[in-house]
Amino acid sequence: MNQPATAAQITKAPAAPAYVNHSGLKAWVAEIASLTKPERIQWCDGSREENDRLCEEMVAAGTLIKLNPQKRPGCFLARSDPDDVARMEDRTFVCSRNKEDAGPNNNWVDPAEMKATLNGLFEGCMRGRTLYVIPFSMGPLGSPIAHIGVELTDSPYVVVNMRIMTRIGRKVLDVLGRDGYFVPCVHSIGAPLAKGEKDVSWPSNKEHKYIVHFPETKEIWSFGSGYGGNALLGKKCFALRIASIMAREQGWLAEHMMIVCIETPEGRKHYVAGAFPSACGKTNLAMLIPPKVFKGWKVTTVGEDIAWIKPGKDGRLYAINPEAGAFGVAPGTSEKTNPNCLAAVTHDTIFTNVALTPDGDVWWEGMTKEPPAGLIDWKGRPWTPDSKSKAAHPNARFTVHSSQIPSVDPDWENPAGIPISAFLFGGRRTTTVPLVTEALDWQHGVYMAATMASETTAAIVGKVGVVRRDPFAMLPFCGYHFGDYFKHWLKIGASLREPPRIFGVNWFQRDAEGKFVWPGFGENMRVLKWVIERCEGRVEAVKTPIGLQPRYEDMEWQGLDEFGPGRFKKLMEVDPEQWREELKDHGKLFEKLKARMPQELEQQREKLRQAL
Ligand code: TSX
Ligand code: MN
Repeated sequence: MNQPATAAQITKAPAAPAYVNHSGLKAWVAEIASLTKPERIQWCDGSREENDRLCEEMVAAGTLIKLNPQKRPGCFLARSDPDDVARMEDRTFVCSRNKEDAGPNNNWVDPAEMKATLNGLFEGCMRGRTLYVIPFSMGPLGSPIAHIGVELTDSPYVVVNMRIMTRIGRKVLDVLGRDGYFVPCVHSIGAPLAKGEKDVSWPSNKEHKYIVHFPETKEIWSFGSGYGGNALLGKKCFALRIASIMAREQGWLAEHMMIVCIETPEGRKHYVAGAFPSACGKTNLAMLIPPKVFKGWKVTTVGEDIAWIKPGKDGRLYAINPEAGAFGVAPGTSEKTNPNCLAAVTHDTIFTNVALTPDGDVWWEGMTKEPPAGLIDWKGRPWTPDSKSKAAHPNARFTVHSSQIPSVDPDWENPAGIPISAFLFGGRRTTTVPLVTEALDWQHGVYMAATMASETTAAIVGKVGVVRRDPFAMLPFCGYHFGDYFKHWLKIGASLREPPRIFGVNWFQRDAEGKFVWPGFGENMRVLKWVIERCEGRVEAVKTPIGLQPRYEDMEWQGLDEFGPGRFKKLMEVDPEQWREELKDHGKLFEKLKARMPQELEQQREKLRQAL
């Protein structure tokens, strides 16, 4: 599949549109077409007309349901196959030449062996279907931090989602020119159609699923699934796994981070990037609305999932959001938890696996206290509150363009990126980890991020309430050995003249009764304000064995009357007994990564042990 197509194959393939000038791209499309044997090839121009035509076709095929244009103008509902509802980490592979380079944090198969497997699977896999060519840019077109990919897919659902999530079409080819570099991404749902065979509404391959990355050749191959991160290859596959590899080679960072701008009443802007594992409310934080007492403070959204970050000439870090939209979890999104998000999805949104109301609107668990009557669940069956299953799938999603988020930052598409003042690293921890802790320096911050963890929730398969280490929230997304990744972070920090400050946060401590101690959501602004004031050098901090903490009197407490110094103290508590256990667990992680662990982090652990 990597050998060049023969001239006969190329001449047999239908000509690309006249505006396609990139001969390497044309040859590659012809090569993949000769392997996958689609009925036709469609070069996506990214236009509104093309999008509307595809949506119409999908409505006719039963893949999409048009929602009530009075209630949700421009919105559609997709119901996936019940066996194709989430990313598949056990079917995700990093196929580097050396197994060690992929690290214990990735599944590895020898690249030649994997290519042979994929060749077999992709042979004729698009029969009876259309091969769509999607040129896409991750990041604002032409930004020095942006990169281009081309996804070949047989899924029209992928096309209309990629049009929201990235910048696609003709304008991307203009930037690519005759010989520009692009990351080749091949995707098939793996469900060829025989002549006259009737299609299903969500075709996929029940037997074989592969999400494969080749680090040395920077290729992505995905087979068998049409869902989210398995199929929208610009997101987790490119912008995180492959980009993390490119970033190490080229001296930048590709991170699983939201980015917010916090503006003080005096008009000073600070950009904060934050990495959180799933089920920690990263999207909610990115769209936070400050409580009333924060008069004059503004919070705006640059990104809610991924950040590409480059050192600037001035020795600061500059970040872009490589995406153009959000593919977010719907359940739990409400007027209380995230009003900005709810407002964003009122129009021109694709919903996947949510429930349908009788009047053609959508609903999911946590949207309102009471579910509306007469719901149809995500599998298309009538649903009542007595039903045993949920109306919406717990991993149901919305796909929405960033411009529709009311809090979107005016610089969210600034090609130069925005300067980062602080990094946040947070997990979901019932005990042990205080509300906020500032790292003593960059190396200590990298240690905090490398050892971060989150308790599993019902949204993650496996045992609930188990602490899972998730370094930098990158466990499923780092395309190479975590030890090398930590080294890269240490190296970047050492090269900066003005490194961002690093903070660990935890919104999720519980008391003896199991109640959350911290109110979270908008009230997190109280922590963000302290973070900003630390960055501006306006407040002192208290030294503890695990890092720096706020003094009670330096945080804003107006409007949170229940929070006296006593409760604050509980939230900030560092229990040496719990932390000695915590350190043992850090040791287990380091042991697994031993072959490539930087000694600086081993030293940090020893320092911490002594401080305790
Ligand atoms: O997103 C959350 N954030 C970040 C918001 C900016 N969630 C939801 C997590 C699931 C995705 C939170 N849940 C947060 C939080 O800060 N905190 C909590 C825990 C919590 C839940 C409910 C209440 C308080 C805390 N209070 C009441 O229900 C009244
Ligand atoms: Mn994510």
